[in-house]
Amino acid sequence: MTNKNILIIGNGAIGTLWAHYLTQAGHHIHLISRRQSSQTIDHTLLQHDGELALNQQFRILEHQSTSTLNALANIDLVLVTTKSYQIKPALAPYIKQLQHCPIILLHNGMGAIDTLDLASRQPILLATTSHGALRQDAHTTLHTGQGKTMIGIAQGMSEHDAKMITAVLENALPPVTYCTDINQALWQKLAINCAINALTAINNCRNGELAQQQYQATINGVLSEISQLTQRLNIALNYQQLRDSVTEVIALTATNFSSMQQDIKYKRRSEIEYINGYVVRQAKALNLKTPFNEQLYLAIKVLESQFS
Ligand code: KPL
Repeated sequence: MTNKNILIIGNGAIGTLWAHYLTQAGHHIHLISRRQSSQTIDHTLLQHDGELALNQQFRILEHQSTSTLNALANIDLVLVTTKSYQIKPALAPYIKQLQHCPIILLHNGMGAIDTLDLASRQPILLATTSHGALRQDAHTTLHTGQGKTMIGIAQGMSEHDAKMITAVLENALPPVTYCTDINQALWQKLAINCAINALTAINNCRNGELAQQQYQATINGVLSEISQLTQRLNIALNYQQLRDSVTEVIALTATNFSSMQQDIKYKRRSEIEYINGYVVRQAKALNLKTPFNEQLYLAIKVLESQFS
């Protein structure tokens, strides 16, 4: 496999996790950062047991600097790993120069692609991952949980090219599965986030606490609304599949705090608009009622409105 020039936009935990493994696989990584100036950094990846520390070097590019704009000419592939609401502003300065370059959007929730003003021929892939990662400092990322990644075409590219990109990712951090219908995988992950994220943020608890009886009516209500919606959208996912995957994720990530619990705790904007908010908007367009999702959505909006 030839080595590629890969641009990663978003230097949070998932961005640095991929930067690390793609560098290890022999690719040249350029990671755009809003907070750091352009430099080559030494990066350490700690495995979940804390025993194995792997070191790599990759290039940080300062957001919107001249050297960053110059570097775009040689980029073969872009991976966007920002929060869903940051995708539009993060891509906007670069999108014109990247119009022939495949861009992978890897984020929690759904609907960020609809916010972009894309040329119809712009190659875009959508991906979802269940890897757990935590940024410890500017040079260290903790890989908290081994997961899997699913990827598929959103627009503007052939299946052949999409499978080549899948192979690049698979070679760096397996397993990565190419999906002919990525929407099914995205809806399944969306349902997990709808059931877990807002509830853990509102109750300020770890994912595992959602196994308690008091939360079951809300989780079942959220998933039942989503399964009615997926049925109307012809997405092949039924209520039981969603319920089983939520139960599994609650058990597998029992000691973790969800990303939304962390966002609300540290008074940061959450991804609620792209999680329960996305479900509420999609359902409204089809005249479906989603009171459970709406209640969680509004509760998070109230918490966010209290941040200064
Ligand atoms: O994706 C997650 C998140 O926290 O955003 C889950 C799956 C809920 C794991 O915490």
